[in-house]
Amino acid sequence: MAPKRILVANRGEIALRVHRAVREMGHVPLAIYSKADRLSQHVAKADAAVCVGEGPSIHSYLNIDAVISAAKQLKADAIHPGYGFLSEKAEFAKAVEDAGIVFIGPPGKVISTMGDKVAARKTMAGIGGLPLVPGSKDGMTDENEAFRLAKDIGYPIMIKALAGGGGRGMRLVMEEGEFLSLFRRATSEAAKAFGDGRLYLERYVTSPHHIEVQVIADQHGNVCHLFERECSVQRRHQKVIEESPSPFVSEETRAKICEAAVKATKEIGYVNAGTIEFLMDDKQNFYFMEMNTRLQVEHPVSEWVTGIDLVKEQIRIAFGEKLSFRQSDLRQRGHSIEFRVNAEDPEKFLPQAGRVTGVSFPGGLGVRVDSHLYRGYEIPVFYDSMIAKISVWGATRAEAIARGKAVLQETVLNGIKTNIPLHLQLLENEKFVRGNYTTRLIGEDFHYQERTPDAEELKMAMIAAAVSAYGKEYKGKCPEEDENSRWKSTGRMEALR
Ligand code: MV4
Repeated sequence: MAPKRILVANRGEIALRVHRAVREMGHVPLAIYSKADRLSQHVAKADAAVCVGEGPSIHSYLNIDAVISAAKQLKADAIHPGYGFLSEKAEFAKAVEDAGIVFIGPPGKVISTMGDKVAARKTMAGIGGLPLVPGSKDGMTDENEAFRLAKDIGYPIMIKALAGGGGRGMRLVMEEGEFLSLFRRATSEAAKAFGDGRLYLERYVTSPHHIEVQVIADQHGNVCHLFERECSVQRRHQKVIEESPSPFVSEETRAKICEAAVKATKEIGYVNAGTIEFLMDDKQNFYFMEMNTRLQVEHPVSEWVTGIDLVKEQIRIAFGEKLSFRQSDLRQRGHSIEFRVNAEDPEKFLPQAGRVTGVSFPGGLGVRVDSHLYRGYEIPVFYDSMIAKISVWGATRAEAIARGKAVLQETVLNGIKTNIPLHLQLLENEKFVRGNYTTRLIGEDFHYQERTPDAEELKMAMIAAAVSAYGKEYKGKCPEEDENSRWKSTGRMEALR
């Protein structure tokens, strides 16, 4: 393939991730940025970059006209949207193609079908490939009709807002007696929150697991899966830890769910990388939840266990090339776990903006860090709180857990609070370690415990801060002047005593 100019219409770690693939393939990485991101690594590391507006995303990364005009200015041959922002806006995919630029993602039509929950459900039901949770076929507004349908489906029932998402506008109804009042409340809430009061009903899947299958398809009809990811460690519908393989799924179920995902991908005419999300109950029955038509945050765990570079494949596919592998070439080798590191107060679950006064990331065998941080970097208030993804590979799940624990303890991030202590505590949780956890782990079987560091830990934190933050060129606040720079860890002190 002759070198192409490829614009990544995104920021942060994913922009760097995609740029890496672009460069490795001999293409030219290009960037856009908001004013708040002018000192970001994705700008510095691109061959050329254009500012698309002010800090708030609506004025920059979400502004389709500004992004397209930047692409033209940069003479981009293709645009990779990353995740979030415009990645799942069919209108954007269409605008890119209309500008004569290649969109590195699926066709706009599939994005819009899968972006509409009821249309997605109907499409999947129509091809008969994926089992659906028993429920209503359409959005409902009539409470009496809904009441009768709920009786047919059977309790407990989940009421979901058609226009909702990410758990918003969801209501669990345990028994018939509470149905009408909860249905009414959900209707008015959905109308207020989303401007659309339509609801749909589903049988409640008890003790659910969030299992998703990575799929990838080229323009020549080749469709493969890269096995499943277990994403049940979530907090308020935000994923915290993902792993592959799922410690819960049997070989038999894995074969079934992956085959079902490939069949559905083929039948909807999907092209490029995508993910099919399932709810799985305690008996390993699985039900289609939704399809994500983008590259996902947690794609590294699938790359770890298969050895496939998903972004390179995405680029090849977009330019009409065939997948570089066949299904029979793929094995799920070893075990991978990803930890999403967020700039947040793990106790109050509040995002933290501010300057990173010291950074030291781990490396070594089976360790991958995807991050845009550097010493002195100022975390803007406008975007997501995820500042790094630390993923590990081990020959076994036990090795991956041990490696994860070691590298999270080694990680130094000064000046801001992060959720690393939460990860370390999760790695000590019996249910997590045994691998028999569900989406109810955080909040029911696991509660984060704020710890006050002892004298020894504080001393180590000072050393860590000094090691990572003192530098000739860095003129920021020194860590010991900064009360937020205390680095907390568990376990490491033992080894150093
Ligand atoms: C469900 C469910 C149980 N039964 N639907 C939450 C987010 C939204 N996308 C779907 N969600 C759920 N739908 C039925 N019929 C349980 C959840 C759910 C959940 C799903 C995936 C990951 C984490 C979750 C946490 C709580 C509830």
